[in-house]
Amino acid sequence: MADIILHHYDASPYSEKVRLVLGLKGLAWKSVIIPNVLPKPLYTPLTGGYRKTPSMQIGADIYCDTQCITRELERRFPEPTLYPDGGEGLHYALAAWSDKVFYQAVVAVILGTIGESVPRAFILDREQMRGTAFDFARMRAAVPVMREQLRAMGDLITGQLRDGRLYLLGDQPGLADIQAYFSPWFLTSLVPEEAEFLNALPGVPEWQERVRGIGHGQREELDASDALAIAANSVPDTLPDEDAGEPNAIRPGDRVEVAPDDYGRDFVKGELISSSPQEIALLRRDQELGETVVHFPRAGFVVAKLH
Ligand SMILES: N[C@@H](CCC(=O)N[C@@H](CS)C(=O)NCC(=O)O)C(=O)O
Repeated sequence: MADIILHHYDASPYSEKVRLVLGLKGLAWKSVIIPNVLPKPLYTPLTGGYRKTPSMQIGADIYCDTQCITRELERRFPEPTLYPDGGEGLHYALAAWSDKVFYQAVVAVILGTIGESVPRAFILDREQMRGTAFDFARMRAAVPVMREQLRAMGDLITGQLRDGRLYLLGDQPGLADIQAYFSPWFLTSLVPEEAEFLNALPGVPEWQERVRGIGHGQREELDASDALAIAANSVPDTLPDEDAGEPNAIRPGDRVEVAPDDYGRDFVKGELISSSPQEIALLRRDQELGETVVHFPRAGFVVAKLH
């Protein structure tokens, strides 16, 4: 099998989620550092225009979004499992809380405290990505409210650990832990004084230490141009697959476009090659790269048929 290549940057919280998943599975992987603002000329040709961080490349298959990446890692490397206690549904359902509610509260506190000192180019990029201008006065005013939200969310972690278990769903680490961990990690790395409340929550600092201890597996740096060459010299692994339950009767061979439903809504166009309730894969043909297959989750993404 081709190497696992993670396109990411070190400060990216969603990338920290995947790095820990790679660590939990004890995997060796290649690290390609991508820019944290547009343009990303050695990245978007691979993803077909999807700009968010991270994505994972295996040969000529590119997996966008942490949901899709973690599912694929579990499929290819089932042991140790990411779902040790409880089925996989619960771990992904938790993302509605960890990746949206918890993450947005952390971002609100970060922007409300240090937002005005963040480089202008970064703010302009994020305003464009979200399609709205940042109002720092409002963000500053919202910090006390968001602090209360954060404490309530941190307390959910305490509540889960109260019976002495080591991890959120039992004594083995799983995806649920990694999802709950990455937003506080982001807050601690940028505004540590705002993350201090976590130390007062029984069980939480020790749990954070255990999750941090999972590590990142074996990482080795790779140039972005080498990753593109790997895609160009590989053939996608994904085979055409009919999705009997597809609710809108989109079939392999149909031209479709796919984009996240929240922010960074850049539509990626291609030919549907396979889909399932949780994933959609598009075959793309590019002059430089040849055939690639770009994979997206279904949850949180919009799919439209092109005529
Ligand atoms: N739902 C996505 C969210 C990814 C996301 O928002 N990543 C942030 C960085 S951690 C991002 O893309 N920021 C803009 C950028 O890096 O260009 C996932 O789970 O992968």
